[in-house]
Amino acid sequence: MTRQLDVVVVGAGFAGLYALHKLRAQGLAVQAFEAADDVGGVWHWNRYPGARCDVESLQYSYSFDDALQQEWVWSERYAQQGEILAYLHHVADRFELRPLISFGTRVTSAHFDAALDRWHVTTDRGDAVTARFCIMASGSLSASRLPDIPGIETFAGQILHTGAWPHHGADFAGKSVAVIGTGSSGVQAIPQIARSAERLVVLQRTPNFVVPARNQPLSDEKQTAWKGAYADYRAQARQVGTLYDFSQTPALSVSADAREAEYRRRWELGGVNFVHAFSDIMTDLAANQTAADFVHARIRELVDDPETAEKLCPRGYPLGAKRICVGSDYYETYNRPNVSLVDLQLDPITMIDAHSIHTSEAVLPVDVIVCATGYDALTGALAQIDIRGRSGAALSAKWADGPRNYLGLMTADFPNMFVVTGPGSPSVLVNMVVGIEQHIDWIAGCIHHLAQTGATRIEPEPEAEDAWVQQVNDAAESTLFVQANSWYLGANIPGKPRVFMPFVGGIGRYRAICDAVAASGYAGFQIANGD
Ligand code: FAD
Ligand code: N01
Repeated sequence: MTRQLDVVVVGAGFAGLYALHKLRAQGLAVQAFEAADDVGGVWHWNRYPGARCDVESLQYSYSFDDALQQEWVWSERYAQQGEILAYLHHVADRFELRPLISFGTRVTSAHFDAALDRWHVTTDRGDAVTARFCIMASGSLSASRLPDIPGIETFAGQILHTGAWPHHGADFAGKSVAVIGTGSSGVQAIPQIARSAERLVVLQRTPNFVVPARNQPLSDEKQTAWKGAYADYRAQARQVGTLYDFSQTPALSVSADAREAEYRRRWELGGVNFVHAFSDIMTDLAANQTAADFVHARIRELVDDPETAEKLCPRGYPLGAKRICVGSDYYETYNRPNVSLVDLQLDPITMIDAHSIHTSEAVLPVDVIVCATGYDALTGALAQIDIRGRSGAALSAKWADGPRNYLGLMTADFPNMFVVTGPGSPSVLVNMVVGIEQHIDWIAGCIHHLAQTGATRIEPEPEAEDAWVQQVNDAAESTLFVQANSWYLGANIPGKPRVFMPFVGGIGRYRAICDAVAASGYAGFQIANGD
């Protein structure tokens, strides 16, 4: 018999786990499906060497339970993948969430039955459930992508993707390894692979700005101090995402020496905090160029070979408009005798055969190809599910020209379906755990409101949706984010519509908008009782 639920959750990463905990506490019958064989989401899949967070561990963690945040001990400023995964396993066990999750089960379809106001959800293992609400906690960076390179399927060696790394690890000793891709994943993996491989060739299409992480063990003093003030820090994070040192000073309002000193100070401290050195780095091209020039100078300082250094210098797009990368020994790695760099803008890949990567200039024999080639971000996991709304139309058809939704949370014609930290919300632009908690809390409040009022259906009004899409676009246009070919814009996926997907207005402003909508009785939504 088809199982009847109140809520079905797709995914058991940070978002799915918190959704299960929160909604079960509201007395709801809730179940999750997870394609992986355990919890963790990206931290389950991304086991590549060097994988770690770049929001500090003390901040990249749940705030919903004080005992949890007091008792969990982080060992490093930026925790490694294994430690974050252990944390999520601990959360699943501590809050007894595993019995609510079907592992190794991929949701294949979700169809809304307008007569019953219920979602019918099916999986690749033959499950069929119905639920009043469907929560897509399927991840913004979970649909990994291998590159479309002619002949890649004929390669006789090992092909790995950073986002689907083998659980038993990979042994590079004595091997010739190629890494394709120099985004955050490549930047973390390259120095580690260089240490164990016999030879490493990095195939770089677009150089990225890489700031040093300055990772270090977390001292007891710092951890104790943070935990003592957690309530205050978490309250601040709800407004800003991550507690960076946000400057209010425009870059060109100070002398060149003062600017240099401030960049230098932040470079030495390490981390994404560098981007917040001046207030206008993401809105004024001239200000941005001062930060870019500083990083170019560091690259030339750190890389011995001037030709390699020039290839590594990002040009033609503003710093930060592609996700800034945080690395450890990244530029220094190019000084190693076993590492070489191919600039694909000068010398593109033409094909792959059984044993080699061919570029227009050379044939590179390799044993292993590591694809750090990224994701079909924000919409990719949703596109893999056959989602059909009230009218029977497919979500992929509705979003063919780019995602359309209201508050990033719901989309018209798809009642009672919530998307967590997807397009139209601050999403990947902020500390995502903060964004996830905000979304799940709002969704839980919304479901509670419907239960209290006896309503069975909620969906956005088309006009509210149009206005929100406009607001998201306008916010992006006022920044430099739109001036790069980034995955934020879908530019990494051939044929994907070029739309800047996240909301750049900040988590504090976004939270206030969402809270005001809820407080007004869900203005912009149609609420109905289908009984
Ligand atoms: P995910 O963790 O992606 O989990 C989604 C889950 O849904 C996956 O387990 C997937 O298997 C499952 N799923 C998808 N589709 C289906 C389906 N059809 N059926 C069943 N299951 C499905 N963010 C930060 O804020 N700070 C960081 O430092 C940071 N570091 C990162 C490092 C890496 C290597 C990566 C890849 C991302 C990083 N992120 C970071 C972003 C990260 O995506 C979020 O922080 C967060 O982990 C997302 O959690 P989630 O639960 O929303 O999604
Ligand atoms: O993916 P990416 P990622 N031929 O899309 C190149 C988070 N994250 O997995 O820029 C050759 O950024 C592509 O080149 P180009 C974080 O949000 C965080 O690295 O498209 N090259 C690019 O260099 C991050 O932003 C951490 O020209 C090809 C690279 O592959 C997001 O996840 C760590 C190619 C892909 O970079 C995604 O990061 C890891 C082709 N056909 C991830 N196709 C932290 O540290 C693609 N490329 C927190």
